[in-house]
Amino acid sequence: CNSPSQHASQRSLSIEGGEGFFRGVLESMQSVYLNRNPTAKAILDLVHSVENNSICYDHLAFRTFGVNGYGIDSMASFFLDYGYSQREELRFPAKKLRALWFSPPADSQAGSGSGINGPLPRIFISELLVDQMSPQTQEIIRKYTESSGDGNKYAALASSLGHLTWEKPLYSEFQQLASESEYAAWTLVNGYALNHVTISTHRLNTHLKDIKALNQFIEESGFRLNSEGGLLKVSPDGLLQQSSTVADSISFQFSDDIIESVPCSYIEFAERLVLPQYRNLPDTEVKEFHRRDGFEVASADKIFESTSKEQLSRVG
Ligand code: OOG
Ligand code: NI
Repeated sequence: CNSPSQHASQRSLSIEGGEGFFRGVLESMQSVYLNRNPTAKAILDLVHSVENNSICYDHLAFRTFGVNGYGIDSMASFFLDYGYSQREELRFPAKKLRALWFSPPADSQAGSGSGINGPLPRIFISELLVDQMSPQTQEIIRKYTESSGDGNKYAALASSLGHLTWEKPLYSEFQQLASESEYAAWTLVNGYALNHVTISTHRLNTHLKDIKALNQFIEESGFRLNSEGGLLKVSPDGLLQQSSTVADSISFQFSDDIIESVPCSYIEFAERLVLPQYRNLPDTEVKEFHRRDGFEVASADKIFESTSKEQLSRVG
């Protein structure tokens, strides 16, 4: 934990007068996401109706190309400017990815509304290690990022408008990327669009606060969950439990006028259990900081598969 003197030297730990603008940007990112992803919208509506319109978000996630200034930093700068702190790195050598997560400013748990207007969420941003891709794949990614001007400076703007900062690719270029990295193909056609929002299940009010009950409810309501490594992804300490839907797909018009369905975004659920040292606190006194924080690399590795062809083409 930081000492008071370290705190004083940090640029900004609070959102102060910028909070309305900051939340407005998140609201726009979410509205792009809800318009494109009928499953995420339907599930949020459903959980809202059961929970009397009170949902907290655990985190929001973005994907990036780690090249030409287009990596994690391009999206992270917006959150750092509004008081977020950089936390741990996660590495995924087999997928050629890395990720960082960011925690919200300390005074932000105050948000009294639901979703984006509730407590500010953690942020999870990953990047493709482009240098490790084949020459053909690197050439395509470099072509679109290099020719985009300074698009990387406007990551949050692009995400809130729902616009790519580069031109639409050829279908064959999408296929080349997909053959090597489904993450790369996803990022080429979705850019900085919100990859998922995550409902914080332990902050729900009904029986759905138990993630197993929520999973069952989601499946009984006719939605498909990502089955990679089992529906429930549990951290080795047992304290972080996650599940996610299979991504929606959207029809995408490539620059050569080929129209094909491509994977879009999904919704995730996370339950964070109380840390062992706080186990005796009465339920009413348990705050978010008494619970397991952070992410889990083995679980994240499986959650990435929520946009994979294998999960999208699963039947039943
Ligand atoms: C992110 C997958 C990992 C988590 O909460 O661990 C993740 C992605 O699909 O981009 O969301
Ligand atoms: Ni996530």
